Amino acid sequence: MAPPNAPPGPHFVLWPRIPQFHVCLNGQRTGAARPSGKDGLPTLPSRRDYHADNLLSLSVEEAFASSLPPPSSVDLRGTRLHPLRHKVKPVKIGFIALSGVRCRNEKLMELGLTLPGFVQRSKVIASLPSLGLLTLAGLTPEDWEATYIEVADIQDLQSLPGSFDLVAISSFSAQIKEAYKLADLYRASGVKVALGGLHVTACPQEALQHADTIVIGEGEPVWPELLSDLERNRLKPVYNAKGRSFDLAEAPMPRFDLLDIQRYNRLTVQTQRGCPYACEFCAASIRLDSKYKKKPVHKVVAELNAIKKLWPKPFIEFADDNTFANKKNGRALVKALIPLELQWFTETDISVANDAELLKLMKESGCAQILIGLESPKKSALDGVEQKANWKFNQVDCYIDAIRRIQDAGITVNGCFVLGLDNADITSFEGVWDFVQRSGLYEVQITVMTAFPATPLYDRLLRENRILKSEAWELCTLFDINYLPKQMTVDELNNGLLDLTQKIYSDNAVNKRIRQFFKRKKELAAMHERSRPFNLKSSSSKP
Ligand code: B12
Ligand code: SF4
Repeated sequence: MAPPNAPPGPHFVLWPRIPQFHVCLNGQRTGAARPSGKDGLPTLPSRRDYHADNLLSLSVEEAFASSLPPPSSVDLRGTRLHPLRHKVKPVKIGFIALSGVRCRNEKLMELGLTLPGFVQRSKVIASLPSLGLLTLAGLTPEDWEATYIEVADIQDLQSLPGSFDLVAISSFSAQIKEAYKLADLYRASGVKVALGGLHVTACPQEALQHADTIVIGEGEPVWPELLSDLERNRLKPVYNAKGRSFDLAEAPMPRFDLLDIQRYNRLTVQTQRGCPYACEFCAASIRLDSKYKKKPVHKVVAELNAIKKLWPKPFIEFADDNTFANKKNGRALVKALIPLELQWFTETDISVANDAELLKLMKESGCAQILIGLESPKKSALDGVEQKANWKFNQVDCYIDAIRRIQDAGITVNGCFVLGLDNADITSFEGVWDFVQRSGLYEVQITVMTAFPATPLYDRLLRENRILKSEAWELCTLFDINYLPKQMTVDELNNGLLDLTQKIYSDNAVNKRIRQFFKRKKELAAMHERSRPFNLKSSSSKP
């Protein structure tokens, strides 16, 4: 809670998270006492009831100076990267992810807390680790000391976690201001800071103000060079991987072993990057590298096997933009998954419904659910959303049938709708609600159209003078409105979101969707039973 007259907190966490520590250092809770923690780390006065801005208003030097080693006191030789190997001390790298979900929309947050369907979904997603950082840790020399840390809320930080030579902080737009604050604190305490990820790639000049070095684009092509320069104390301000598209056949094994595995209800694995489509609002990995590329199936299997050593029957979320964009690769992938006995979830597009064999293999290999960006049930609203071939516009007439085919294969569909598209007016909310009920969708996700920096949508809205507040990246949560809608007011869009949220996530609606799915499953099983040849039926019914 912020003290009186303080500005609003850096973010609100929308849903209660599954029990988790605010700061997790290799799964251990960090100590926090003043003047110095048990571990000798610098600490700040307890500020559980204070805002993070107050944390900055303290003299950072005063608070942190004594106990973190200045970079010059750390001998950076003796690493695998250095040609003249002379081992003294391992270099210590802290990989820091700002975890959890973000939302500033207070009304939605209040509502979310009372809606079981909402709370349930948030529990599932809020605890995923940062695969980007685990991947870079996998590219870090083995004899360096790598630590993975999650910070859920910098307001709760009472000391800077760990004692490092360099911290690598990842970035999404919604949490970037928190990332900058954390980066500033580390730098003030003498620790070098590297920033990278989607937001830094979108806004490199801004990020440079808060880092010793930034990475633009994919991390892998430049991370070894960055570490080598760190070792020689010659860090460059910018490492630009754009134009150096990383071949996923060379992908390092992510360091899943750095995680305290019990904390997670799912882990992520990436099978590909990019997407063959080009939606105007897309802010996913096509913004790191525009090329669509696949990781060889044997590498995906190796990653899954590494996870299985730590967690024998894991639940996997594929951190792909569109796993089954390429059906041939998709079939090879799911065939290879069958012996692994996983349960998994992924994001893909509606065309998966056209491949009955693929659907069958997906089910066999443990697919629990696929998330599909339907965006809108109304054809005119989808016009121009996908910019290469107006693909989504051309698919919408098949949505109902496609959802039925996928769900009939035993795979639940989580249909996602974007509210506030330029070609959607205030009747569109009712249209979504009507479609949700007619379609039999098992699960639904609604978000508002969001102008993420460096997307074609952002650039267009900026030109049209429709970005509400410049650099208000904290609104890039998918639940907050950062632009002027075309066919409604901001309030109408927000009310539409709130109203639909209430309807879609009410107990009744959630249970009805689940019941519908299982009722249909039972009907299909009965139909299947009836259609079997008599002799098979009778022999199978005998003990
Ligand atoms: C898994 C996931 C999550 C997980 C885990 C997040 C995490 N800590 O990584 C959870 C559920 C927690 C989550 C939460 C959110 N997410 Co999310 N999430 C994803 C998802 C599905 C996959 C991300 C992933 O693992 N990619 C694979 C890794 C390998 O790529 P990467 O992280 O980009 O890392 C590479 C580079 O960026 C770079 N890199 C990354 N960090 C760093 C750091 C340094 C120092 C360096 C050098 C390089 C570097 O190197 C890596 C290797 O090349 C994507 C959608 C998608 N399909 O991509 C959305 C996505 C990333 N999420 C998104 C959003 C909006 C959110 C939330 C804001 C939602 C909310 N309202 O709360 C929160 C914010 C999280 C937070 N606390 O910051 C947006 C982000 C858009 C943007 N440009 O900001 C995406 C793209 C989805 C979308 N609809 O657009 N998310
Ligand atoms: S289909 Fe999805 S992943 Fe592909 S470009 Fe569109 S929004 Fe991005």
